[in-house]
Amino acid sequence: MEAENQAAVVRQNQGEIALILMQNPPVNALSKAVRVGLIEEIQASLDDDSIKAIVISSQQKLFSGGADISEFSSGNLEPNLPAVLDLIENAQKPVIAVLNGPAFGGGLEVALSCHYRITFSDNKVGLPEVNLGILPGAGGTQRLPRLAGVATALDMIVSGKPVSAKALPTVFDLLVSDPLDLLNEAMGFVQQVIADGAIVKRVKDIVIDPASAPAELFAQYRQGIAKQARGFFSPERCIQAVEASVELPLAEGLKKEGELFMECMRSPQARAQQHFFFAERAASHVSDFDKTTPVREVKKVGIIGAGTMGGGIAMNFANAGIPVVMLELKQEALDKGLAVIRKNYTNSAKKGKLTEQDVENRMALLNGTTDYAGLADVDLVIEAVFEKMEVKEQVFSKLDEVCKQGAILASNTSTLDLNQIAAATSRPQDVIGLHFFSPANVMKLLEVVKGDETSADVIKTCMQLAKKIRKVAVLVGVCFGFVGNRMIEPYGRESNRLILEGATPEQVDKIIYDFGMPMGPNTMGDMAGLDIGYFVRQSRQEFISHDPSYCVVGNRLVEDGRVGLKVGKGIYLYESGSRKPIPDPSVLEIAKQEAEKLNVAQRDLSDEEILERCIFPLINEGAYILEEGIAAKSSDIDVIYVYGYGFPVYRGGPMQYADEIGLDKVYNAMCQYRDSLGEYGKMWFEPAPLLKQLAEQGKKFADYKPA
Ligand code: 3H9
Repeated sequence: MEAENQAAVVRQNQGEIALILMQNPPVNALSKAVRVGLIEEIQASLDDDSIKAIVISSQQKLFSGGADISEFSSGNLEPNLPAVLDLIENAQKPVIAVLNGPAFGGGLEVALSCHYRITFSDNKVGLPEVNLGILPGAGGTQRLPRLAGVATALDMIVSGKPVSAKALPTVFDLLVSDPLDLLNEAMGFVQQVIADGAIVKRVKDIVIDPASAPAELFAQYRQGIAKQARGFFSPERCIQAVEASVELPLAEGLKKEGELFMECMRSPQARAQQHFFFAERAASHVSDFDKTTPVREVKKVGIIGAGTMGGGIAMNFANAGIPVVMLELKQEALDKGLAVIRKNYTNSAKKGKLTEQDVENRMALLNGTTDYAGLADVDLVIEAVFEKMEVKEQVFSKLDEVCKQGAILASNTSTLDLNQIAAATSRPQDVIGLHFFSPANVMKLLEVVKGDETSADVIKTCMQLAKKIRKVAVLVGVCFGFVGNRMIEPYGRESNRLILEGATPEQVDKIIYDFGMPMGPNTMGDMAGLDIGYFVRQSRQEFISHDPSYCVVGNRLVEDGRVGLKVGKGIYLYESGSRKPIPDPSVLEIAKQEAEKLNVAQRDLSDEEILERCIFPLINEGAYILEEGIAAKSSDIDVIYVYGYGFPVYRGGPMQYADEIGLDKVYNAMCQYRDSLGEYGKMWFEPAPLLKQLAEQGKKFADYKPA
């Protein structure tokens, strides 16, 4: 333990100054060893009469990434961080935080408890705890309002967004422009503090003027975040904690903060959001390559198809400074595609997100060609053409002819068999799936699909490239629809079947919306176009033809020309120019007629049944996917669902949600629907063997390790 503490925190005395440095790679998390080390070194410095001031800084790139999130579930948090900060704040010698790099969460809270703070202007600081389903629990909600002002602190704490140190002039006693001068200038500042009598300035002595934080400030803030905070537990607790900073002296405010912190920490949302934090990072840990696997250079990218998808994909690369050549066989289509991209960029510029120069720089990276020969020198080509196997095969055989050796040949297919596509080339080892989600320039998810023969260096290159274009990549295997679209199929099927059985579309949508999805499945179907699902069903008859009720209501609507929002009518009706769904009784009539034809008894369905029947079969499909090795771990599925389908992050993704409510609950419900829904139940509600096995063993999906 001694050696560990020594390593996590070191002290170098420089004359009258004790320089205490944290060194806990990779992010200087405030793990137990750091907390113990800090206490020991601060105490030793206080006991040493030759020391007049104490500096806390770090030996790493970051000052600190905050509390060690992986310790939260252990329950072993002693000595806790507030105890460390208490020691700092009440020290009789000045303690100065020198932030040599970003400080987040508990890291910033360490600095706030110090008597002086120094950093460089462009450094980033923040209190991102809200993203973990909690709130700053080591004084951040009480000290930041005292230093930065209530409005600024409220926004930082509730949004969780980092800000530049220079935006917080009242928090920092010295802001240095050049980071390289930081230590020198900081030491000069500390010498001066000593020369001026080593005065200790405690944040707890600052009293907030209540006039600076009237009740309306909080009321307005609550109103302002209502939409984005819908369903989340911790933002409201963050606000309450900041309110306490205005109303209470520091000691009492800290007590209140502690209570609210524990309330959040014990919530399922905190578990879910912390699970998701690690899930997102774990997605890049894959066993298909290692450190020794080489990476191919991607200096130029080709994209086939300049439609909505191709254009969106192209923008990602241009945004990252990578030149793109887009192929369309007709000049007109190419011109149109490039014009749409320019319009998108111009709109961003109008909103102030880009400068005019940024728009021009990005457009300059985008070129077009109408000839496959124009793709001869690209390092990666991504095909985004019509979702039909014959078309994809033709494209890949052409790419095989024109692309240079070593080029990566990628398909953006969302459903088709990548191995069959790869077989259209003489180099299947270079073929991979890069499944972007629409709108491709916005959605964070990238499903990277490995074929049977995709080589390790191609996988590694694509996983790393994803980071460069700011996507979260999840590696998956080949099956119809891969992970995301395969799991959405039972969700869509059930939402349609529930209408046949007597639920109203708006009832289904409300329950799913209240569960936390951005919209219900019927609204989503109308927005995407009901014809899309219809065409997929046509091509998958072998999978569904044994069920005559399969999406019959959806089929009837499409056959009647009601394909959704784009024509003003689908499951709902839409007034011209409006996206607001209006319930249509004639859809219920269609459902009634079809139910009679199929001998399906219509009935009142409970909210619980609707929710379970939409979500549990989706989870069940996830269990098959896991068992088949299409996803390597359940957390990968969660990342796909949160970033690709808007599954509420506060539920952690479908697999974490199932783990949280208990796999026995999901398993038992699947069995119950299998047994109570007649033939239909037998067709679609058989629990996956892995779900059964884990439920019987009292385990979680997260426990599952493939043999
Ligand atoms: C808190 O402070 C509570 C207090 O208010 C109250 C306490 C009483 N803990 O993201 P990266 C791991 S709550 C443990 O790829 P980057 C991460 O999993 C905390 N582990 O690096 C990854 O591991 P692996 C508030 C952590 O350079 C590795 O470090 N703070 C932590 O792209 C590299 O991470 C936050 O919410 C942690 N705190 O970004 C900040 N942070 O290599 C959370 C990271 O095995 N952290 N790891 O996959 C971040 O936002 C980013 O990691 C950061 C660096 C911006 C710091």
